[in-house]
Amino acid sequence: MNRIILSDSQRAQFDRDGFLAMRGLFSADEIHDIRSTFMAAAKDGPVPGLSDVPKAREGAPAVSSDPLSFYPRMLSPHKHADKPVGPLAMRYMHDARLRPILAELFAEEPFACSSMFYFKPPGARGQDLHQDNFYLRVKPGTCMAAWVAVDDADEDNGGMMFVPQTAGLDIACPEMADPSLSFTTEHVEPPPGLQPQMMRLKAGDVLFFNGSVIHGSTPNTSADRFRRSLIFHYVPKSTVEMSHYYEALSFDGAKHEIAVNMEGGPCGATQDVLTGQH
Ligand SMILES: O=C(O)CCC(=O)C(=O)O
Repeated sequence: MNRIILSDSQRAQFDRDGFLAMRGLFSADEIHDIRSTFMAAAKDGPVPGLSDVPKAREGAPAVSSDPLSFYPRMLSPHKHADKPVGPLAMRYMHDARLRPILAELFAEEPFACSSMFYFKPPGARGQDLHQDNFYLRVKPGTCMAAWVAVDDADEDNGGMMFVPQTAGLDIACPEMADPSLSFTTEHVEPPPGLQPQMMRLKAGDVLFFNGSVIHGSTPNTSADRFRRSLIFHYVPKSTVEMSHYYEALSFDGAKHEIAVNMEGGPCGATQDVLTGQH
C-alpha cells in the first residue's frame, strides 16, 4: 500500500514502538462538540446500558468517594442511535481523517469495532498497564486504537503512558492491578529494562496504538482538570476471529460478520473464553 499520510519518521516510530501521536487532527470546535455532548449525557450520573460503573472491590475507594461512580466510562456509545452521543460517536468513528491513517498503519482497509468515552474527573483512578488485544482477541494480527484527546492530558490529570518497543509482544496473561490506582483489574508488567513513558497531549490530538503495546493511564491527581477521551478500536479487514463483544463495521457503515475467537487465551485453558469487554 502506498504511503500517503505518514512521514518516514512517523512510520519508523510506529514500527518500533507501536504507537504514534497525530497532533491537532480534530479542531477546537469539534472537540467542544464532543465534550459538551458527552457531558450532557452524563449530567445526571450513570446512564443504564451505556455507563460502565466500576464494580465494588476490596481496596477500591468506597462508592460515595469514587469520582468514577458518578462519571464512569461509557461503552459503545455509537450503538445508541436514540441519544445525541450515538450519531456523534458513529460519525467520528468513521471520520474520513482516521481511515487513511489506519489503512496505512494496518497496510489494509480498517473496520471499526468499538467506541468508548472516558470522563476521568479529578480524583479518578487510572487504567493499569494492559494490552488491548487481550480483550479484543483479534486473530490473526491485532487491533488498533484511535484515542482522541478531548482535554489536554499529562502527568497531572491522568495522561496516557506507553511502554516503547512493545509493538510486537505476545499477549501476556495479566496480573492483578492495584484497585486503589486502577478501575480495571489487569496489570501487565513491562519486559525487563522497559519503562512506561508519559505522553503529553493537547485536546484534538489523536493517539494510534496497536493491540500489543503495553499502555495505561495514571490516576487524575489534579484539583480541577477532567481528562476526557473518545476512544475507537479498529481491526484489519483480513481479521478472521475476534471477541464476541465487538462487531465490525466498514467505513461506509456496512456490517461484516467475523467469527468469535473461542480460544483459551494467554492465561491458559482455564481463562474464561469470553473475556470481558475492554
Ligand atoms: O483513557 C485511558 O485512561 C485509558 C484508555 C486505554 O488504555 C485504552 O483505551 O486502551
